[in-house]
Amino acid sequence: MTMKLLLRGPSPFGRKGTFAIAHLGLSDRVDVGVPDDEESLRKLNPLAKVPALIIEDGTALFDSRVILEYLDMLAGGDKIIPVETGARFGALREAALADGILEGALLVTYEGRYRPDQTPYEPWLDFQRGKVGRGLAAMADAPPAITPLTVGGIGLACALEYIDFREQYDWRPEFPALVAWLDDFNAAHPVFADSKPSD
Ligand SMILES: N[C@@H](CCC(=O)N[C@@H](CS)C(=O)NCC(=O)O)C(=O)O
Repeated sequence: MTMKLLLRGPSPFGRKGTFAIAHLGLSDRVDVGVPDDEESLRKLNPLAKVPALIIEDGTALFDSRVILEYLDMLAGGDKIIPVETGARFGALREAALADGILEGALLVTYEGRYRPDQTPYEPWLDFQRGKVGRGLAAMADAPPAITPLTVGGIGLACALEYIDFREQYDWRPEFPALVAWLDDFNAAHPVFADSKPSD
């Protein structure tokens, strides 16, 4: 059975998976698609979030961190998650920071989406923007490696282009180091552009 990565629309967490599949040369083994409907997604993942990866025995793996770990194992291991202890926890820490930036950015999006008829609650938005801004500052001080690429760099690239896509925060004037980093990332990994988010 071919494995299937399920995601929806411009999901930035899903993009971590689609990019990793291409980067690791797993496109022949893993299809990418959308869940049939909300109910079927809830059966696969009680949290009803994407991405979810349906593996050979029909089990759905989630969340994106677990999926990237599985993809790394499929590719032979030690590819995007280093084995050596120092490098491993450095990469996992960067990945956790990138995911936290993404979570903050998503919650800013959701404040508008799930409170459509109400005034957005600015203190909550500022609270999330603070996490995004401090996370980006920490990344600008010590950006993840682009080559060899690990889960930290994948997460940061997906986070930056998601913030761009939603036009929710003009991070470029504040963090020129990240502008250069993202340019270098796209130059080194041109396949990243194939999963660029669109509505
Ligand atoms: N920690 C999760 C976050 C996944 C997530 O928030 N996915 C979003 C789309 S990018 C989602 O499904 N949101 C719907 C919801 O929160 O119910 C991961 O790393 O996969």
